[in-house]
Order: sequence, then C-alpha cells, then structure tokens
Amino acid sequence: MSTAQKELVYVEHCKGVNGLDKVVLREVRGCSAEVYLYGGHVTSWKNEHGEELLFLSSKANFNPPKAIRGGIPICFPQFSNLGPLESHGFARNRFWSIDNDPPPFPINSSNKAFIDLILKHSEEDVKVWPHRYEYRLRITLGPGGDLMLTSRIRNMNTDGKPFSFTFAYHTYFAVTDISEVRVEGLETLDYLDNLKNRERFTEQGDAITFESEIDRIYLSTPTKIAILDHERKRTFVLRKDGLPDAVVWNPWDKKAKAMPDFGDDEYKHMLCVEAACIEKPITLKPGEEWKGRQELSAVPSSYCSGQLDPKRALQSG
Ligand code: TA6
Repeated sequence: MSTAQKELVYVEHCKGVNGLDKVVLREVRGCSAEVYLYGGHVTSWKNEHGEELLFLSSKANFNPPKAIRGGIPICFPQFSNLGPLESHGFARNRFWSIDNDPPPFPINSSNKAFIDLILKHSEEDVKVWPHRYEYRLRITLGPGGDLMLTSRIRNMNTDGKPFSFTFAYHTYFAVTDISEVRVEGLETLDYLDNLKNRERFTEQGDAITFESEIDRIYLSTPTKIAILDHERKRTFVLRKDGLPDAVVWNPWDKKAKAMPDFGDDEYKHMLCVEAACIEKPITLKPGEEWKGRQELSAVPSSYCSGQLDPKRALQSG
C-alpha cells in the first residue's frame, strides 16, 4: 500500500457551510465527493484533476428548511407537485443520520470511500405523510471516480397499510455551455411535458439539444443515458436501476431570474438529468423494501478521437 493510500482519509466527518454536518469522501486518484447530512445531499463530486462535475448555485441556500440548489437533491416521497406534499417531498429538507449498522450490502470490497445515511419517519413527517418508513442511502465514490447512490426504502407501517411514492435523484450536472450539450439515449421515447400540463409527446429521433427552457419526464428509458459536454470533451454516463423514468430540466433565462437561489446566467452551466420513478408510483406493503440505484461516471470524450462515441458508450456494458 503506497504512502498516499496509507495517509488518505477515505471518509472524513467535518463541518460545512453554516456549520452543517458534512462528510467528505476521497479516493486514491484524487477524486472526491461531499455529502451534507442535511437532505442526505451530495453537493460536490470532483474528478482526479479536482474539477467539479456537479453544478451548485453560487446562490445556494444552506439554511434549513430551504433545499440546497444544486448537487443531487433527493426527491422523496413525492416528485414535484405530483401530490399533496411540498414540491419534491420532504427528504431534501430533513436532517439525516449516519447509519452505523446498515443491513448487509453487496459491497464491492475495493470501495473504501462510502457513507451510509438513514432517514426515518418523524412526528413532523407523519403529520403530512401518515406512514412509517426507513430510508437507507449509501453514497460510494469508486476507486475510478464513479459516484454511486443506492437507496433502500422500507415500509415500517404497523397498521398493515401499504404506501406509495414517487422518486428522483435530481442531479445537477455542471456543463460548460448548455447550447453545446447533447443528451443521448432518450431518442424516440414518450415524455410528459411539464411546460404543457404534462401532455404526452414523442421525442424525435436525434439527440436532445438545448435552446430554450425544457422540463420533461421521459418514460421507460434505457438504463443508460449519456450527457455530452462538447466544449469540455467530457461525457457523463448515467446508469440507473429500479428507476424507469428520467427527467430533463433547464430553467433557461426567465425561470432562472425568478429563482432567488439561482444566478441569472447559471442556466448556461447546468443541466438536470434525473433518474426517477414517476409514471408508475412504487407501492410497498409493510415489511417490503424498494431499491433504486444510480451510478455516474465522467469520461473524456471526443468525437474526432472516437475515444468514446456516445452510441458506443450506450451500447457498452
Ligand atoms: O425536476 C424538474 C423540476 O420539477 C422543475 O419543474 C423545477 O421546478 C425543478 O424541478 C426545481 O424544483 P425546485 O422545487 O427545486 O425549485
């Protein structure tokens, strides 16, 4: 084991903005990730060059009960306004705890940089969502710099009642210039357009590009989606399990100005592509558990070198 490996602190517990509890994950090659216990919220993911891969608004609030604008907010038990709860549910504005005794996990032993968080129903939750639950979230930074989030949600009701929920990893990717970004893997799929009362449309046959506000829920997508940042010659590959849908969102200029915790021009440098389960809510009987996983990787890409042709990325394992 190299000296670097010996000294490396794979998991560091520390204080972040406004003294909020934070966990920093590090890996040998220099990549890192940061997670706030407030919201179980990943706010940073950096590659081995220390380059930030997630967008976090310069105006992001770290003042509970406000949600943090950027990174990877967790939308549970409700996506957007699809129900009686506040937008995107309450998990993103709750304080999570460290789970010191997680049930067995198919651990890939080489992973050292991971943290287990847990959120359980509180009196506050039960008032608005009358269910008992346990939400276990494992966040892992792989030796290669990949970022994995695995959610396990169990129905702990003692009254025999099932519960249903919708869900999303509301990931904000950092991009160089939104007008130079393409999303591959959603071609020809049906989507619900949030800008048109969730009317259903079918995507045309080519990659998605961006020239105005977009807010769509793509239905029953492939398990892999590629986000190409041409300027940076970088491709994000999002792999997902147990999450059939994918939301694509960019507020563009007008909505950007209307959001107090978002800079007017920041829409040019972010794109949300969200692994989700929306069209068919998940229903769990007491004792049942659901698992939803997303894995993010950022690879150098360049069409000319053919290093990573997105089509090939989507075809490869
Ligand atoms: O995921 C897309 C979306 O539902 C958009 O409609 C937009 O509202 C965005 O989420 C941000 O929502 P928030 O509640 O974080 O302001």
